[in-house]
Amino acid sequence: MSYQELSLEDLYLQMQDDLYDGLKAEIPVEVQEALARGQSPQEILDNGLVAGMDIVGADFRDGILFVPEVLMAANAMKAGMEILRPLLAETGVSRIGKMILGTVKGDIHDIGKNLVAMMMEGAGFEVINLGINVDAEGFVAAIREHEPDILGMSALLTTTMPYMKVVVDTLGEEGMRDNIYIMVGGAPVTENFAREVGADAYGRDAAVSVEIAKRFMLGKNSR
Ligand code: B1M
Repeated sequence: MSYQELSLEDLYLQMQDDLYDGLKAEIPVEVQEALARGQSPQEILDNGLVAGMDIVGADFRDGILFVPEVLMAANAMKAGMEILRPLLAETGVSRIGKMILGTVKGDIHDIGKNLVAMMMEGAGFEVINLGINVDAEGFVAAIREHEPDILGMSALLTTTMPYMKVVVDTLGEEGMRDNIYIMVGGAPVTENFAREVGADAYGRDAAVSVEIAKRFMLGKNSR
């Protein structure tokens, strides 16, 4: 059966299955098919890619999947996100602010962070994506160079999330804390944790993070 013959619901189930199986060649075809059916990039992310990755995450936790399989799933997800990137990051939007984004030291998870980057770009932010495993010195140097309005940090591990506080404290020591709005996010991060480490905001997901960042810029520009 070809993808065109599947109902929309089955197309999304197929996408989740293929993501689970790490079928990097299939995912872009399915994403294109969903787009051709008028699905929005956000719907495809939520119902196909992120939903599939949630199943991968649960089976990884339960010892059913192992790192190589999860990596394959992650690569398949990235192949799908590459198609959605230009759609999420519409061209020609005037820049509303500048943001630096990175996954903290010790942590190599970048799918969620890259999704946040894409959606911020789509909303009109200039995003300087520092990548993974970024230490406090890396964040400080990038902030000095680019003078962003917002710093976003991502952590997916309970062992790396405390490093966010190291970065916030380092910015304080360098006298840079008051000039930047700090947002944190990642699966184990919570509102309370964000407050504890001295961040200004917690981004539950990419869409919420965009809303928070836009609201902050609105306030900043009207001051
Ligand atoms: Co990792 N891993 N992993 N892993 N991995 C988790 C996080 C885990 C929860 C899996 C599990 O056990 N169920 C678990 C952490 C447990 C814990 O800390 N309590 C775990 C583990 C243990 C590990 C290793 C230690 C495994 C090992 O080696 N034994 C290892 C650590 C490596 C390291 O970082 N040093 C490891 C490795 C890997 C892979 C390399 C195989 C791969 C990463 C590939 C990559 O990213 N390029 C991987 C993956 C894929 C996952 C899971 C399955 C999926 C993560 C993901 O991409 N989710 C994950 C299980 C899970 O989270 N369900 C797991 C999809 C993504 C869209 O969501 O990242 O949450 P998320 O991002 C969201 C929000 O959180 C938010 O917005 C995003 C979009 O809506 N957000 C932000 C994220 N960052 C933000 C920043 C912001 C704002 C919002 O700033 C403003």
